[in-house]
Amino acid sequence: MARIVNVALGQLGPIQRSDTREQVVKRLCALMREAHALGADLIVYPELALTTFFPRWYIEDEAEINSYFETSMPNAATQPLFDLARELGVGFYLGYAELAQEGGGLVRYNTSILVDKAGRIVDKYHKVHVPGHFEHEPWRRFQHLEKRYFKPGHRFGVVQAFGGVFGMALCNDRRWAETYRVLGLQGVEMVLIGYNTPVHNAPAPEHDDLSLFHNRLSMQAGAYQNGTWVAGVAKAGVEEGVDSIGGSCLIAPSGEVVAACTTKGDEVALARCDLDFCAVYKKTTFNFDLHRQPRAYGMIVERKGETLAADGSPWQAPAH
Ligand code: CDT
Repeated sequence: MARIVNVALGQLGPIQRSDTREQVVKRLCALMREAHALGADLIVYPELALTTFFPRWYIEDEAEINSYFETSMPNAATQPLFDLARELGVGFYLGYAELAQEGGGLVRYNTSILVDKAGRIVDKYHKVHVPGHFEHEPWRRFQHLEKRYFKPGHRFGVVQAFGGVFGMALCNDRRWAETYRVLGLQGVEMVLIGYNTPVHNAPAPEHDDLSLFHNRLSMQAGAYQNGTWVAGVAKAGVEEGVDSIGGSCLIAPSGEVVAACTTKGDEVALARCDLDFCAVYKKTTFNFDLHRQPRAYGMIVERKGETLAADGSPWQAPAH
């Protein structure tokens, strides 16, 4: 019997600073109801899906920073989403900022969770590739202070859920081949990725026009090269004056886009995903056991950065 999972993309339009979590959860519930009506087993929401994308601001007041973080999950504001998941029998992936208790202290993570059809959290992920910068950089039109506000996670794991092998990643992770390969080595069949991607990239504004292209390029390559489904979901549109890309899409192990959102607002798109479709790639072109040559890949884990340019000259890090 084929292993079919109906996966819905639960794209969000902007969340402004004044929007409450209760208002946002109502929007998430509306998307879940729509997804359910379309036959969804699972709905994928964006990264930091409960608040505005606060890393665009340099905030010094610790209490104000913490106001964007969740100290428990579920909590009073998000409980209705968990209740609805159980009532409808629709699982979900949700990104949020987490203030975790660790070793007697508090740690801030950019987090996602996977919730099953019974409303139970079955896996949690801490964003590994935390982008942006640590310090206030007033020359930018807006900040991208994720490095200041989030500690990086340190593992990509998979979980058995929805009849298959599921993995999670968050936003910038989708640009890195390592993300998909580490999940691929664990047999991943569906990678769920929420994102917030401003159209304007201050250190490389010449990339702005390519932002939607790079979004698909990364996720399509990751899907094909690891024989896995990939679901990428945006928080899109103009949030507090900053425009972010939409482009939410579902990609098959063939690398083909099989469903996509077309607006930059709250929108559901759905596809019927056959998890058994992964095997034809995992057993042929990307049969890792047969074809990978790990002895040639040592540098991947031995080195962090490039050490010499191709012409042998020392590589200089750019100013930004
Ligand atoms: N949220 C997130 O990771 N966004 C980054 C923006 C570019 S890095 C400043 C991304 O990779 O889409």
